[in-house]
Amino acid sequence: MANRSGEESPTADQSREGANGDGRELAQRAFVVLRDNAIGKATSPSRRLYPHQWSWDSACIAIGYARSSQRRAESELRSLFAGQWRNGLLPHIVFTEGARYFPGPEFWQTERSPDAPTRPRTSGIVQPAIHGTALWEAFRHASDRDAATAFARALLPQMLAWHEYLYRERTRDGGALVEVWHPWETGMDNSPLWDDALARIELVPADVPEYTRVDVQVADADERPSDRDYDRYAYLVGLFRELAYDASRVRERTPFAIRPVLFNALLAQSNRDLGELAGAIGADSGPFVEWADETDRALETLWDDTTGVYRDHDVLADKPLASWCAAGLAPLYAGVPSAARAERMVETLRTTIAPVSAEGWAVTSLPPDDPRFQPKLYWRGPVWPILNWVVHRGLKRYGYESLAEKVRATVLALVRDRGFWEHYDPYTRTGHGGEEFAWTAGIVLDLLGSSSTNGSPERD
Ligand code: 9WN
Repeated sequence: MANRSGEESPTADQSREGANGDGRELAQRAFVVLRDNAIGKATSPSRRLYPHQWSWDSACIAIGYARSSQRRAESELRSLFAGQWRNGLLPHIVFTEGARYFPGPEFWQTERSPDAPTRPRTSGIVQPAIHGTALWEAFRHASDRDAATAFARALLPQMLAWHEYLYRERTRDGGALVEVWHPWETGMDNSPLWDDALARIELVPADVPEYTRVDVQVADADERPSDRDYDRYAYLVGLFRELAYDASRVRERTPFAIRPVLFNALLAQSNRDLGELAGAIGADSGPFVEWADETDRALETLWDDTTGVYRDHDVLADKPLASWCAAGLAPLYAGVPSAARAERMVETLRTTIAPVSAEGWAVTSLPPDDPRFQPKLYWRGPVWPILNWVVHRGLKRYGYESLAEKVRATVLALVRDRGFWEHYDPYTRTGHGGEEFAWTAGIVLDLLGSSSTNGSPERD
C-alpha cells in the first residue's frame, strides 16, 4: 500500500516471507530500487545499462507493484502501451529522451513504418507477451475497484490489438504458435539455443550497418554477448528497417524465425488471464479464451519425450532446436501439460538444476552439463530471476509446493545476500550484468507476496 508520504510499503504477505528472512526489509529495498530507476511514470530496468522502458521488464515491474501500489502498476502499463503501434505491435523498448543506449531511436528509424508512433519513439520488435497477466494482477490486487475497472476497460482493447497483431502477423499457415524474428524478441538474447540459427546467417562486413556498442562500456564485456552476436543483432535490425517493418515482408525475408516455448506459454497464460479479466468487467472474453485454447493445444506439438521438456521450433529449418533450457518448462506455468507429463518435467528439472547454495537451488539459463555453459555469461548459464519466477509459478500450479518454495527461497536469498542484480553466478552466487536492477526488484516483490506456506497438499 502507498503510505501517507506517497511511498510504497510492503503488504503483510510481503513482510512475512519466512523463518530465514525478513520480508519487510527486502521488500523495502526492492521499492528503493524501483524508485531509483523511475523515469517519469515508467521504470527503466537499470539506469546505466538500460536507461529506457523495456516491455517484459515493465510487465514484471507492474506485477511487483500490484499488491502495494495500484497507481504505479497501472502507470507502468499505461506508459508502455503509449508506445503501441497502429498495427497492434507492442515495442520492446519505449525510449526516453537523451539516454545512451545502443541501438537507440536513430538506429531503429521506425519512422519508416506508417504504423509506428512519432512520440514516444520506440524500437520495432517485440518481447514475450506477459502483459495480459500483468494487467490481471494489477486488477485483482487493486484496492480502488472503480479505478481498476476503468483502467482495465481502457487497456483491454489495446491488449486485444497486441494479441491480434501476434496471431495475425507472427503465425503461419493458420497455426497458433507465435514466432520471433530477432534474438532480442525471445528475451534471452545470446542463449545458446539460437546459436545454430544465427550461424546460418553468413555476413560480409558490408552487410552490417555501422554501429558502436554502449553496453560493453557500461558493463563487463565478459558478461555480455559477443561482437559476432551483435553483428547479427544489428544486421537483423538493418533488414527490418529496410523493409519498413512491414510484417508480411519481414516474414518472407527474415533469416531467423523461431517459435519459442517461453513466449508462447506466457502468451497462452496472458490470454487466460485476460479472459478472466474480461469476464470480471463485463467485456467479451471470447477471443482470449479461444486463443488460449488454441495456443495450449499447439504447445503440445513442441513436447519432446526424450528430454522431458517442450522444445522451441526452428521455423526455417522446420525442426526442433538442438538445445533446450529451463524455458522448456514454461508450459507448467500456463497449465498446459497433463499431470503425468508434468511429473516427467519435474524429473528433468531435478536432474538439470544447478546448486546455488547450501540452502537451496535455482534453475540456470542453460543446463550446467551443456558444454557451452558459462556461469557468468548472460543467458549462457547464470541464474535469471524471471526464469525462476516462471518455474516457481509452474511448480505451484501443479502442487509441487516444496520444490516451488525452494526456488522462491533461493532467489530471495540470492537477492538479500548479494543485491538486486540482473543475473547471478550459480556457484559463487555473485551478481552480474546490471546492478540495482528493477526487473529483479519487481519479481522479488511478487515472490515475497506469494509465499507457499498456505497448507496446500504436498506433491513432492
Ligand atoms: C535487449 C532489459 C532487457 C531484457 C532482456 C535482456 C536484455 C537487451 C540488451 O535486457 O536485453 O533487449 O540490450 O541486452 O536480455 O531480456 O528485457 O532488462
